[in-house]
Amino acid sequence: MKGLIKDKEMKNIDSEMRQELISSEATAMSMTEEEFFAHFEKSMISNQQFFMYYRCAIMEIETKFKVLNEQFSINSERNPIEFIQSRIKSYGSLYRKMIAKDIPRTYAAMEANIYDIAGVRVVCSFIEDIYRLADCFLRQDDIRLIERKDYISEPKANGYRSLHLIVEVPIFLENEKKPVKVEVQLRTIAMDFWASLEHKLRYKKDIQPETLGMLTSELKTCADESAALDKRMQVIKNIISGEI
Ligand code: 0O2
Repeated sequence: MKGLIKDKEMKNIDSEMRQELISSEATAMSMTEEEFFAHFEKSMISNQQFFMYYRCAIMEIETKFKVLNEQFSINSERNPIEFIQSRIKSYGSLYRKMIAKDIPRTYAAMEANIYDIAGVRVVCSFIEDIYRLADCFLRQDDIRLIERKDYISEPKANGYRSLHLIVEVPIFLENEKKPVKVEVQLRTIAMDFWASLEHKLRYKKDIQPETLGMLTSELKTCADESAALDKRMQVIKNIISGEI
């Protein structure tokens, strides 16, 4: 599509479509899911541009963690990061969040109110690596911290553990520098293993209440046991590396 339209025309179309979305704010609150998706289809160019910002922000954040991983691997002869996973929030998940938080279905409202459209998950072997990486990352002068939630020191009631950082990172485009929000989740392999299993349970619909209760309690026990394991593994690693 871009090849057929000159850049200037494309900007006009984009701003018209943005306008259309923004001016429809009053009716947007009453849109059904189908109407919302149809609206998104119609404004394809704005849509592509909107998500492009978040894809670029993900690239910036991933690079920052990969650079830290490289440097740490030379200084401490091991890689603190096991793997990095990134995702753009799906339409369905975005839509559910807009309903839950009563956010108007506009790009501007989504950008202002939804902080995890872009998500980067950094999975480490050890808890200490999480805090060390997070500190180094947050000290970078182009990163603005918006919110920090430490679910490792204060786990959720169900046992969920991770360190969450909502940050703003600038992306450099042809004619602008744009700050974009990204949610960074840092966790250990054990926390990640637990969270992916618990996530499956959350989206399981056809489950009997008593089975759900039993699995929820079993998952909480697993979370506590795997947190204890994370701590013991950290101590073993520190002894091996002569840190204690
Ligand atoms: P998905 O599918 O990963 O995108 P907010 O984001 O501020 O509106 P909240 O609950 O205050 O809502 O944010 P929070 O607690 O920081 O959680 C955001 C994300 O962390 C979730 O995104 C999950 O990825 C993860 N998370 C938080 N709590 C749990 C939990 O109990 N279990 C699991 N498995 N993951 C959790 P989404 O949008 O829920 O899902």
